[in-house]
Amino acid sequence: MKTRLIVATSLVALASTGSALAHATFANGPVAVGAYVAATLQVPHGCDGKATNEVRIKLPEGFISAKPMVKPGWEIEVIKGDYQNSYDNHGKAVTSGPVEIRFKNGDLPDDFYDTFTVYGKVAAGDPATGLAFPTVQLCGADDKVSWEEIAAPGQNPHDLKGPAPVLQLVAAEGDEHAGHGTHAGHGDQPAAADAHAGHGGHDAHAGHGDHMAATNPGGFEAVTVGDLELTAGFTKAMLPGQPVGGGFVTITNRGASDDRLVSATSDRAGEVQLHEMAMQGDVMKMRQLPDGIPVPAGQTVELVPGGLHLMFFKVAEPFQEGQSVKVTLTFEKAGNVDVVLPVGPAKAN
Ligand SMILES: [Cu+2]
Repeated sequence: MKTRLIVATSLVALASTGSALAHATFANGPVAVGAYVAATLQVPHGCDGKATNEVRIKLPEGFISAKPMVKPGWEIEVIKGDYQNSYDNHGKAVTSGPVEIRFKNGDLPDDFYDTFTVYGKVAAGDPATGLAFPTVQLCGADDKVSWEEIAAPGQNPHDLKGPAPVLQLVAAEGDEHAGHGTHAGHGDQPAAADAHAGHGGHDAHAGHGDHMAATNPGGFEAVTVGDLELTAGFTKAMLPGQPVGGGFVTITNRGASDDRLVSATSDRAGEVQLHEMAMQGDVMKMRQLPDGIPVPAGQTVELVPGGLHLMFFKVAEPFQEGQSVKVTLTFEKAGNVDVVLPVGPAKAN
C-alpha cells in the first residue's frame, strides 16, 4: 500500500515538472478535501511574444469562499455568483460566492514567469480528477492563451493542447465520506470536456451519500403510456439547505421499438438532469447523461439508488417525507409522461 502511494506521488511530481515548462499549472501539492488552500497558479509565459495583461481564473464548483491575494501592479476583479450546490461552512450553508477571479491591467512580459494566488476552501472535490480551474491569459485586445480544456474520464490530460490547471486533491483523512466528497450535495462539477464545457460536467461526486442509498416508501401509482410502463417511482427527503436530490423510477418497454428518456422537468426543481453513477476503478463516479437514457424494446431500465437516477437541482423547498413530487418525463417516442414520486425518508432505513 505504502509503495503504491509513493509511486503515485512521484508520477505526479514528474508530470507536473514536465508540463510546467509550457502550461499554466498549480505550484501546490495535493490538498485534502475540506482544507483551505492558497492555490498558486504559475503562468510561465505570455502569448507568443506578447506580454500578458490579464489572467482570468474560473473557480470550480466545490472551491468556496475564495479570496484573491493582492498583487502589486495588478487590479483584481472578483466575479460572484451562485454555486450549484450548498456547502456547509462551520454550520452555515454557503450557496454563493466568488466564481471567477480576474487579475487585470498588469504586465507579464513573455520572457517572464509569475504567480497568481487565490485562497479558498476545497469544500468538495474528487481526488480521482482533482479540481480544474479553467484559465485564460489575455495579451492586449486581440491575443489570448487558453488553458480551459478538461480531460474526459479516461483521457490523459497530457494529450490536451490547452489543459486547465488542476489542483490535485486527496481524500480528507479520517472522514468516513472520504472518496465521496462532502455531504454538501453534488459538489461535483468539473467542467465537462464535451460540448457542455463551461457549464460543468458531472465527474466527481460529493454528496453521493445522497442517493447511494435511499428507501422506497411505496405508494407510487404505476403509469402506462403507449408501450411504456412506469413503476417503483420515489424520491427522498432533503436536509434543510440542501438543494439537490435523486429521483428513481423503473421503466419497462413492452413494445417492439426502442425508446429513450431524453429529459425531465419538475415544478419543484429549477433543473432536472439525467445521471448515472458507476465505479471507475476504485472510485464511485457520477456523471450527467446528455444523450439521455435508452429504453430498448422489450427491456426494463431501473433508475435506482447507486445507479441511473434523476437528479433534482435548484430545489427551493427541500422535499419532505410524506410529500409527493410531480415530475414530467419526456421520452423520444412516448412523449411526455407525468409521474408523482412519493418522498421517502432522508436517511435510508
Ligand atoms: Cu446525480
